[in-house]
Amino acid sequence: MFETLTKAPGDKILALMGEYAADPRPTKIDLGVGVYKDEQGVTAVMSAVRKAEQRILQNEKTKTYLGIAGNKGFGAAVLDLALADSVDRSRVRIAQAPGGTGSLWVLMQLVNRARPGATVWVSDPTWPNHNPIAENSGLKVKTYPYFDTETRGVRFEQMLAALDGLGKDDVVLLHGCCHNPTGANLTPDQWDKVAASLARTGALPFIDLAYLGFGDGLVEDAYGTRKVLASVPEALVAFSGSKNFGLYRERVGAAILVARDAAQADIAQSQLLNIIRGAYSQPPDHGAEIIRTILEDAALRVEWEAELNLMRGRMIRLREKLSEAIRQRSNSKDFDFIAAHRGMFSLLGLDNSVVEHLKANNGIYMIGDSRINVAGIPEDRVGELADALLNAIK
Ligand code: PLP
Ligand code: TYF
Repeated sequence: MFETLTKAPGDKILALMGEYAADPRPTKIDLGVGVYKDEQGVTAVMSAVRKAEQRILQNEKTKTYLGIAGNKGFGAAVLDLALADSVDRSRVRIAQAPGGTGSLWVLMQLVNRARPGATVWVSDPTWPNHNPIAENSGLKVKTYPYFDTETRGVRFEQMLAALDGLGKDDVVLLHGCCHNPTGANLTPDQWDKVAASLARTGALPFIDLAYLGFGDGLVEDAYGTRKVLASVPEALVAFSGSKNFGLYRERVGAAILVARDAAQADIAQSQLLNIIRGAYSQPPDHGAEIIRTILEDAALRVEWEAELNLMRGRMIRLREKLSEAIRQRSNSKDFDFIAAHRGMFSLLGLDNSVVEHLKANNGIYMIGDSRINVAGIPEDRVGELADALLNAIK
């Protein structure tokens, strides 16, 4: 049977991970895959996570099934964390899902049940997994203007004009914060305008919230999501606990839906649970139970937030250091945008030949589109990195 198949395309980000691992040079620098790293270059288990796991290990009495929507306490805690009181909970439903990716997947399936073959509008550019998830769910993908390759900011006027032209059968995928791959984000004022546009056109907002807490803070990063949800009758949110809790391999996330009223929310949720049952039956519990334990316990929550603050502060510091080092060496503000960006990524806007040169010549790995993971910058080698970058673009 398999002779009918041809080789499928791989994921460029995960492929680069393998290439980096195989590079024998001890001086290599990994600015590739979007995984947080500390000063030692290690993606450590967060201390609050370790403590929560110890408690779970001691107290867990059963491994019996939890149900299709997964861990209920986790769901309630995630709604408090991400949505707060932006929308009446009677209109909100949540289902735990395997990571932000699994959440995107089940919600795309839900969209396709509601509007078969509908168009999902994604930012230009966006996370490379968005297209296949939408297309594999039967949806079409089109782009709206987003990144300005000149200023490395958001082409907001053009973006808003595109959103203003959409209708009630369209879906708009928005990065809630910490845009991947660009690092360029909407200001609160711009979010207000996006929310007003969505309310006007009736297009369905679908927010990918994979980096809550990685930009400017837990509350600050939720601004856009909360504003949009407060402004429109219907919305979807895919939440990920991979980055902000460092739980990558545990596959913990949540699919959130907001409907016009409680009755429609119940119907939509029944379809969502039906999709999950027909796919993987139920989500894995461990990561969700860790997050529930942390968010429900005052002391563990304080510890988690403190660690998250440190991680975010480190990324912002590295941004400032790198842009400062480049400014000093080049006497130009061309790379100041790195300090203005937020989240784990910045799209540098380099030609692919420059990216390839940096990899071959300096062992500096970034994604082919010139996206860097700022958490991968070794703090004591910022000057060296600035030299290499400036040398490569000469
Ligand atoms: N969405 C975006 C934009 C991402 O960068 C990621 C990163 O991994 C995800 C969703 C989903 O992550 P995960 O499925 O590991 O939770
Ligand atoms: O963009 C990134 O690097 C992260 C990690 O298929 C990732 O979101 C990359 C590719 C992928 C899954 C996760």
